[in-house]
Amino acid sequence: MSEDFEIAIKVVIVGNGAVGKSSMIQRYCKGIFTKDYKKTIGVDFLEREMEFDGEEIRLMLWDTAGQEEFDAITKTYYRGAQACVLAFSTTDRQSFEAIEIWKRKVENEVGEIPMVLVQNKIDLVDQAQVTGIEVEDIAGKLNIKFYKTSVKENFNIDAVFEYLTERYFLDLNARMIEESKQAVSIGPSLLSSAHLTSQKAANSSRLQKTEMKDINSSNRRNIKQMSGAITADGKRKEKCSIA
Ligand SMILES: Nc1nc2c(ncn2[C@@H]2O[C@H](COP(=O)(O)OP(=O)(O)OP(=O)(O)O)[C@@H](O)[C@H]2O)c(=O)[nH]1
Ligand SMILES: [Mg+2]
Repeated sequence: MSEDFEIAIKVVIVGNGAVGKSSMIQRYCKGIFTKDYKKTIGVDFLEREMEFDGEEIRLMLWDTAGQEEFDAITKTYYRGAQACVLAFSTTDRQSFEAIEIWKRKVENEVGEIPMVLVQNKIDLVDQAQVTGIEVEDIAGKLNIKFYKTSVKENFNIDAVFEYLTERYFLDLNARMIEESKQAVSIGPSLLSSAHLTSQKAANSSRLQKTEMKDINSSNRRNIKQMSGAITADGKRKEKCSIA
């Protein structure tokens, strides 16, 4: 796999056990669906390259275990996450009720990051244990966009990750503009630094790359550390690259 990508985004996928997190990542990265359930032990990692706004992006997808027994391990992997999928299953009411808890768990580690709510297994809507109104209510309350997906039918999976990528860039842009405004409001004594910062905002796309290169290298460091932990668990790391 080539190492010359400029931009990498760390995405964590969280939610109760068996809601379809691993299936979703496998579908997105490998284009496959497996009927059998094999719970994730700790954490797994896959990645996919995509193009966004003319840039090549690497999405690093961290598949965390939903079973509570792994909570202590998985939360250490939230660190450095830049976006998050909160997943629940159409046929599992408990997984729906746990969504706010998962959101808090991630935010406790990384603060506010772009998130998306995913109601998976929509192909089983005739066995639904949540109503459409309930889901819309929680999405409204948490102020996050929500997608109905079916990994089995390959419905809306790409849309989830494209949306998160777009949100990531919107947030990054907003942060840089805010940074620039703050620098300008400091006053004339710091005019030169304010000027530099507004130039930075004006050239945001070029500078985003620089900023993201930093994020990128810190992510690479994280991956190195984390992959050690995965190997120590005896789990083989898999990678894929479907452009
Ligand atoms: N019908 C249907 N089944 C699905 C769908 N997505 C996943 N499944 C099935 O649900 C089961 C659990 O999927 P996983 O992806 O392993 O669940 P998980 O969230 O990773 O579970 P943990 O690793 O324990 O946290 C598997 O048997 C999958 O085949 C879907 O969209 N529709
Ligand atoms: Mg899993």
